[in-house]
Amino acid sequence: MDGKNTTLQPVVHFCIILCIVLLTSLEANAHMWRRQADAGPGTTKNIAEIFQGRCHEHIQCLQTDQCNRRPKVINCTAIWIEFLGAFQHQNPCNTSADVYDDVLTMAVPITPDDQTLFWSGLLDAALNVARVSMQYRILEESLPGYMANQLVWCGDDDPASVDGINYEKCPEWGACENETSFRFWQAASREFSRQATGKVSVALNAHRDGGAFRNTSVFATVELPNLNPDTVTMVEILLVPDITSTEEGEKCGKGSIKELERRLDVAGLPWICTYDPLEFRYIQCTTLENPLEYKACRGDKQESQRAKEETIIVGAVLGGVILILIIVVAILLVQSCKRLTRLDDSQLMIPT
Ligand code: NFD
Repeated sequence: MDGKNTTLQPVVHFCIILCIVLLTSLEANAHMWRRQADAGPGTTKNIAEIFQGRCHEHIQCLQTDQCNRRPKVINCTAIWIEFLGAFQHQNPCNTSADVYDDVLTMAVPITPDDQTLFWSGLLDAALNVARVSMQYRILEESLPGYMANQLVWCGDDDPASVDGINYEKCPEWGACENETSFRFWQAASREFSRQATGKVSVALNAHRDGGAFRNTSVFATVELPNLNPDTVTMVEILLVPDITSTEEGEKCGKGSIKELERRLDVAGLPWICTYDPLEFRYIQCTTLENPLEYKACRGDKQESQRAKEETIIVGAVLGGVILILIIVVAILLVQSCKRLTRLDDSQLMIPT
């Protein structure tokens, strides 16, 4: 027995040392973001008021198009307390995947049948289209997305911190794997995708570096795998080119879109792909200073109107020239007639 213990001792010691080294390096990694010069801004000031205010605004449908009348009673204060509890006094790079699950049970994202719109690489355009069009609803218009959109938040695990919230700096997006706001968006995106029914759409940036469909995006890693082929009848890929670019960008059936189409086939989800959808084209036009400088913003009607105007101008000029020619010829004819008459008269005047 004693002999066995003596042989096991070095192994046990080695295991203990290995565990200490691993834990220390994990801890060091979790704090790495603090040393990065490019750490992002800190938690949004007055986040508690903004978050709860947005919650009340949303459930009372004050921004009429961006809400859902819900049968369930929503308690905005309770949602905030749950949300705060997920990150307060904690290392922002050490967030577990399920920490926001209860928040999302209290604030479920809901979209009507056939209206769910995912996006990747073009938040502003998707948000603007969804706000003006009755056809599309995005996560940022649903209750959890509306409350959190554009907010920055992270905890502070320093025991000296009074409220456990870091208002100085938070990790940049992607600075660490288990980052707290990333965990929130992952969980919200998962729930948003699970509840989608009927036709769903995804707007992708045709000019995105590395391809419109990015394998590492939240859309590719969270939303797409959580679509339910029993309730989703069609996936509409909206491939949105940058209208100010001279290049056409990626096209349906090519490059990264081909990979997306393949993945949809594998998932048993029927799809259609549209390049340059009109809603996205015109929403981009509204953001330009001189939209009419771009052919994409003039539209077919204006183009044909312009062509019509040009034809009228050319016609008018030609007509004018012909009229002047006719007048000149007529004057010349009259003059030569007069000359002939005068000649005839002089011949008729025979001297006596
Ligand atoms: P994305 P996605 N630096 O455009 N969602 O497919 C900084 F600072 O690649 C909504 O991953 O599309 N921020 C939100 C970054 C967030 C960076 C995540 C970066 N390098 C997911 N990369 C949201 N509302 O904030 C990415 N981001 C941030 C849902 C930046 O805010 C939506 O339902 C960018 O706008 C949508 O269907 C956002 O992450 C899908 O997942 C999305 O990155 C879009 O995620």
